[in-house]
Amino acid sequence: MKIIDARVIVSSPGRNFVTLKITTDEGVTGLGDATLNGRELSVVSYLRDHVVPLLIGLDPHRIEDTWQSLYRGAYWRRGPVTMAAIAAVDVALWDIKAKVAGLPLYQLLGGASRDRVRTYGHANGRDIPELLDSVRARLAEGYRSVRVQTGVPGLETVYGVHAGTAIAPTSADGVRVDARALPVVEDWDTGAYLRHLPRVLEAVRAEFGPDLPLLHDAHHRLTPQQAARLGKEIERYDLFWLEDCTPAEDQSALRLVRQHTTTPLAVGEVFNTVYDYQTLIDERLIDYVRSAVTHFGGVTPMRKLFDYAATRQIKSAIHGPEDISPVGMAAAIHLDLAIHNFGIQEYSGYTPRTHEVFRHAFTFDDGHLHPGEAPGIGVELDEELAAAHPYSPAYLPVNRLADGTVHDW
Ligand code: GCO
Ligand code: MG
Repeated sequence: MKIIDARVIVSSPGRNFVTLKITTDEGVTGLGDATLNGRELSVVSYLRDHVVPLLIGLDPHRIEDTWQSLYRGAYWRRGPVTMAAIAAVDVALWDIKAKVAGLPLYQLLGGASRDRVRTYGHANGRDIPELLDSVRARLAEGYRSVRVQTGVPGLETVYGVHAGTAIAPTSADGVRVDARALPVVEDWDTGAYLRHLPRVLEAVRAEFGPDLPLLHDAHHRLTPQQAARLGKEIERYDLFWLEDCTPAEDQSALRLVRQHTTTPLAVGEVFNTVYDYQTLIDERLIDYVRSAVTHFGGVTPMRKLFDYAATRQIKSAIHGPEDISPVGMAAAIHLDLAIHNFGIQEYSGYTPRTHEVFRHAFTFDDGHLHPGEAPGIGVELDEELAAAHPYSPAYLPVNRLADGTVHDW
């Protein structure tokens, strides 16, 4: 079997997605997700200009060899652009292999280790009453675990509450009308946040009781000392996890946090390789690894990451916001079902148009996902519909303190 074609398809059915479609001489096709939110076209170029020419003529079954040659052969290894491009190839090849075998991907990964995949959803509110309503709405949708984020008194915009992405205005049918989108500037005050969060968690626990698994994302905004203090202060609210409390590329920072609190810690959505986790896993400084299949080089290295994490009783929590396409999400759900050290899967759903463009076998029911039984990863891209929703320039926001200093967003 040979690869005869590989094409990059960019579409924006509500937000931008970059999809790689690999075709073989036997007519079998595979899809991979290469979406890097806010920097999408860099991965398009990396794939089109530098990776696709290397794929033509290869045996699609040689997944490990292709992965190693793209990773080592570039010499300039790692980084989000490179690893998103490699991920798209890797997932598309797993899709092809599983289709040829006539099996859903999870069967090739060892088969199901559980019946279904538990998820958490996002609850957001400008203030506490609005947040409580949002938690109620998630519970009504079936979610059994909820991430809670609120506005902070005195701040106008806060992560997870304000519409996060600056996207060029589109007409009603989704066609771009203005290409001048620039990042939204949000405001931030760590002191106000640290004073407010315990009150938020107090209110949520008072309303929903002790049993509801609660998560919170600090989105890389704290120093190790602030994170240590916060983790200790909120222990009584029994969080499922505190996510990205510090910018975790400074891995040793987590030592200080860990020494002071038993609040579980989740890290890794911006990581690209296992090396980003080396200290964190070796020294058991975290409880959950959060990488996305889409940004970590695909199913092949994610499997290795989970096995490494398992040696320290660290569990999976694959990144799954709406900027991971249904293709990347499907690959994640197959892994979730198969690995032993599964923790939880983030899932916030998609726009109806996205479900139409990416028809998928995975299902969401009663707060749980299942990858379905379709051969491969179980996603088909409607290319005609995708073409009706062209790329729309978009940025993630930028955070600034009151005096204008840039802060981690
Ligand atoms: C999460 C994340 C995301 C990121 C987003 C950036 O935990 O889901 O923090 O929402 O902000 O992926 O593109
Ligand atoms: Mg996060």
